[in-house]
Amino acid sequence: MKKITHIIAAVCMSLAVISCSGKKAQQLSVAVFIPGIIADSPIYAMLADGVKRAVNFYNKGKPDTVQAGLNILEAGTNQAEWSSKLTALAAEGKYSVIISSNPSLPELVEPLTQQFPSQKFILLDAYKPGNNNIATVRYNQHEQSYLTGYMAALVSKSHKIGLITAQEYPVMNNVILPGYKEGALAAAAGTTVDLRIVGNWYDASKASELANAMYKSGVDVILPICGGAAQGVINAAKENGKYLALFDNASFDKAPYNIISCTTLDQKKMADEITAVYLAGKTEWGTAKTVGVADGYVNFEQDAPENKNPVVSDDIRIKMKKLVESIRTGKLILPQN
Ligand code: RBF
Repeated sequence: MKKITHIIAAVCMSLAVISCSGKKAQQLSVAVFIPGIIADSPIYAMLADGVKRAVNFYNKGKPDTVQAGLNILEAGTNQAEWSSKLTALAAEGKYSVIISSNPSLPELVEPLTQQFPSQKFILLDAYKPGNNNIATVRYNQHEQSYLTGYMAALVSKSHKIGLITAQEYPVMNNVILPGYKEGALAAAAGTTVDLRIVGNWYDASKASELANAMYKSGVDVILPICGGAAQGVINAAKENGKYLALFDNASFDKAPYNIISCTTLDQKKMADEITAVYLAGKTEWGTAKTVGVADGYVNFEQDAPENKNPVVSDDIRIKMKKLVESIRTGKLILPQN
């Protein structure tokens, strides 16, 4: 009898180990929450691609039972629905981490960390120190917008440049717009910045109307930060023979002769790295990092590899190279507060 009890105990223990290790394997499951849609928002495409790459790398050669799961969800353009969609995702309890990106996320996620204390969140393009369920990394967008404004003002002949944003938000109002103006004024004193707001991240015809009006009023370079709506700005630049200084990713192919530069964020690399660190169990929870030019995550791309835009003079290229170098070496410090 004693022997049978021992056998039963041993079987139970081994089952417990199996189910325990089985559970542990299931615990590594990643959800990517896209606050919007991936199409035409490079910052979201880079997020999804980077996480995918890290999960695939982690899973390579591992048996199915210990592979990390991955689910990418697009929350859509109705921002009023994001909070409930995020809550539903956390409530499922299926994902060991939810990864997302944009500066509005910490506000939506903070209450969820109390409601679901074991749910972890990694937020890119966001800033929230001091919550042990959240790790954030943002890009130095003071550097990004300063570089873009500097370039736009160097190219502008009218000394009138523009910014079309989808909506107003704190990082736009307190960092990107002021940084763009600051850079423009440093390049050419007296340059003015015309700001227009689309009202959403998808309406390309509204954005096109705004851009046409701006170009007709004398603005000759526009920075569009409006997701899918940016296609309308690109079309307007082509129709008017005017210029664009792009943000986030290098999409010169969309209008090779109108795009004068792309000040990019390497969100794909960041998403890949931060996911790999998470899968290795090494995330520093509660931290909020800022990365910029010197770290290699904010880059100034002057041209498409196969096309040197003739509108950009050698003199401008030299000035931009010097500016990038002075930021990289810390000679010019552009902090993001
Ligand atoms: N950027 C996009 O490219 N596409 C979007 O759909 C998008 N949605 C956003 C929604 C909110 C509420 C906020 C605050 C920002 C959004 N952004 C979006 C902007 C993004 O976070 C970043 O500031 C810009 O891409 C410039 O780097």
